[in-house]
Parts: sequence; C-alpha cells; structure tokens
Amino acid sequence: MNDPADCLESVQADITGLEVDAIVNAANESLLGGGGVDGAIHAAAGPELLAECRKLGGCPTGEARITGGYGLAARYVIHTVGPVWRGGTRREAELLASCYRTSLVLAAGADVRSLAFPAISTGIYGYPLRAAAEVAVAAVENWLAGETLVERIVFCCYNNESLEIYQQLLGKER
Ligand code: AR6
Repeated sequence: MNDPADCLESVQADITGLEVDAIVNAANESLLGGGGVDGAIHAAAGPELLAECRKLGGCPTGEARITGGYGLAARYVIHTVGPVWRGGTRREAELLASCYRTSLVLAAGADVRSLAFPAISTGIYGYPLRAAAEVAVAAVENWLAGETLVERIVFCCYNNESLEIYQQLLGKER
C-alpha cells in the first residue's frame, strides 16, 4: 500500500526528456503516430517505435498498449487512447479514467517503478484541462490505494496553466 502523497508529483517539462522507467503517450486508435505529444514521442524514440506500433493493430479508446522506448531515456512507452471531448455526455470521464488505470496495470506488469503521464486528451482531443486533471488525479490515487510497486508517478505538464492546476490538486508542495 502506497501513500499517494509520497508517490505523486507534477512538473512542467517535455515528457520525452524525463528520466523515468516509462512514459505514457496520448495516442490515437491507430497507434501509428500523430501530432502533439504523440508526434514528439515518436520523433524522440525513432522509427523503431513506429515499427513496433504497426504490429499492435491499434488500440480502442480507454485502453493501453506497451512498447519499448528505443531512443528515449524511458525503457517503455505506454500508449493510451484518450476520449475526444464531446461535451462530457459520451462517457468521456469514464474512458479517461480507464486510460490512467489500464496504463498503470501495464506499468506494474512490466515492473515499472517510475512513470510519467501527459495530460491525456487535453490537447487536440479538447478535454477541458481542469476536468481532465481531476479525473487523472482521482484515477491514479485510487489505483495507488491498492498493492503496487510503482514508486513515482509524474504528471508531466506542458504549459504553466496545466502545472498550476495539478499543483492545486496535489497540494502546493508537489
Ligand atoms: N510533453 C508533454 N506534454 C505535451 C507535449 C510534450 N512534448 N506535447 C504536448 N503536450 P495532445 P490528445 C501536452 O494533443 O489531446 C495526437 O495527434 C499538450 O499540451 O498531444 O490526447 C494523437 O495521435 C496537452 O496538454 O493529445 C491523437 O490523434 C497534452 O499533452 C491526438 O493527438 C495532450 O495533448 C490525441 O489528442
């Protein structure tokens, strides 16, 4: 049993440069790359990542798949597909929570001790930042309440607005 207070942190950074065991990618159902953080991760990891992704045959929204990290400092990339925001009535919160949960299950299965999440769905997919951060923190805290060997979970914020929201949700010191 982990105390979430000891495990969770927020940072403002490019996720591709983080030194963690695994980084999470906000992908699309094809898993064949795209813009935003997905594009940055594929660019930093190199073409071998796309080659491995091609073998996976896609991923439904709310689920996740794991690959190697190739050119990244991270050993693994966990690709998850967030929901497109359609006003909040299409199970978006449930699907987003499922992204965090399924990513953590894969991380634990790969003996990952440190993991970084981007703010899934909050860019091209249009999920409002604060609502998405609330779902993210609740899903991760809930998961940490069970047995886990994951020691460090980083909410990687790309801009200051996102960082401030996560800092508020986690308490200023984190
Ligand atoms: N490091 C950390 N966070 C980042 C980075 C980065 N290098 N780049 C962007 N962000 P988005 P989505 C933040 O659009 O909304 C892709 O084309 C960004 O500020 O990357 O889930 C996929 O292939 C935002 O807060 O992902 C899909 O088609 C967050 O990452 C689609 O976009 C997510 O923004 C997925 O859209």
